Amino acid sequence: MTKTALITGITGQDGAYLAEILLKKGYSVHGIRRRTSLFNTDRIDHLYHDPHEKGVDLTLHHGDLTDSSSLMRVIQLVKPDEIYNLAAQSHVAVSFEEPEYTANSDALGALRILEAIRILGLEKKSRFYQASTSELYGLVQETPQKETTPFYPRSPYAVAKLYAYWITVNYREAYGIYACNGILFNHESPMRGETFVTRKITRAIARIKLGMQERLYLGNLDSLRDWGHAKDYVEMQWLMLQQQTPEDYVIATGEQHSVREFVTLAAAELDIDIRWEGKGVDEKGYDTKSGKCVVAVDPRYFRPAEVETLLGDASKARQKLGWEPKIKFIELVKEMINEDFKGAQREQLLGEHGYQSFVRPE
Ligand code: NDP
Ligand code: GDR
Repeated sequence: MTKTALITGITGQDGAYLAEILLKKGYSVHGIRRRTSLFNTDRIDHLYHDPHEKGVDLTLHHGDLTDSSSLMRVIQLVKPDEIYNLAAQSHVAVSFEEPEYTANSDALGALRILEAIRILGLEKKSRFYQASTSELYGLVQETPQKETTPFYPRSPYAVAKLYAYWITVNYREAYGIYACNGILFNHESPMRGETFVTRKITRAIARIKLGMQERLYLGNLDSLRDWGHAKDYVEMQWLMLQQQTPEDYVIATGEQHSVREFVTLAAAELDIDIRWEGKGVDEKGYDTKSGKCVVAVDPRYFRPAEVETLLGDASKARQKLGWEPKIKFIELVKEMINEDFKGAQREQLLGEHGYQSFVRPE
């Protein structure tokens, strides 16, 4: 029997990778997308077929996490076996600028879906995955962080996700819904949104290499993250919904690197010398011989409250689910920088032929 999955946030990084693996596994995949004035399906266009063609297995529905009626309508129509709630206003810095909207979509959005499952009587039919986050640990209380580590959120985003985490646990306990939290640490890929730090770095360095940009402005270079590859992490999202009993899992690599190190490795891949500019940036023993001016610190990118360090312990996922991340940190950096270099070359070529598009540097 073909299983049916519904993915919110299907147009995002994880949504695109997850849709791809579910289609490969033979699922009928439905996705919720927002209505936007420009197309927002770039990441999944390669998976999409004209609905008039036969054998269509990917269907998109308009909807929004802030609109119960749309969620109810789609869930009633699709009656999914599995719901992956990946949609969110997912940018931590932006959540300080749009705290109320972030709470509405990221906290109440999860509640709206769980309520739809309950009201429609799908408690025994629809399994639910909630995209929880290492940002819950915020001001860390224990290192490395695991499922039992106390939370201390440090942004409106993290506080909203804390509500979503607990409402998922609550609906599991109160109504017997198969509902799980994946507490995922940062995961990246060439499909990562352009304003997250890794992609911002790889795009900028590729453009600097080709003379299309002079500088890369960043905030906290000393921030430490446990960065994995999105491809490895979406496999785990699926695995969590295939078990006998629903549980929450930390997903992480167990390795930590700084933003500064990410820049250094990405630049090394394209053979660029870095000159660090700004307060306190060239005293860490990195190569500061003068080359192209690449990295400057701009206080605009500091957050009102920062999460300085995150490091995950995914032993539970390893032991119970046999999960192991396959892609190493250095491979991730190389893949991202090389893809962005190709993209920058294409952009340059188009420019040379009079098709210059306006590209924001970040
Ligand atoms: P993205 O920002 O790439 O994608 C977010 C998706 O949510 C997009 O499809 C976006 O649509 C959609 N969306 C945003 N707001 C709404 C809304 N109000 N209604 C419906 N859809 C909406 O995030 P990722 O793919 O990186 O992350 C997926 C999930 O995992 C998110 O919930 C994120 O918070 C969480 N997470 C991510 C981690 C990471 O490192 N990537 C780590 C831990 C958790 P549109 O394309 O139109 O903008
Ligand atoms: P994060 O990711 O906040 O961890 O949230 P992001 O890449 O935005 O920041 C990582 C760290 O880098 C520092 N930083 C900068 N960040 C950005 N975006 N831009 C900069 O110029 C810059 N300079 C330094 C940040 O201060 C931070 O410390 C991501 C999102 O995907 C969330 O949705 C998810 O829940 C968490 O990862 C786990």
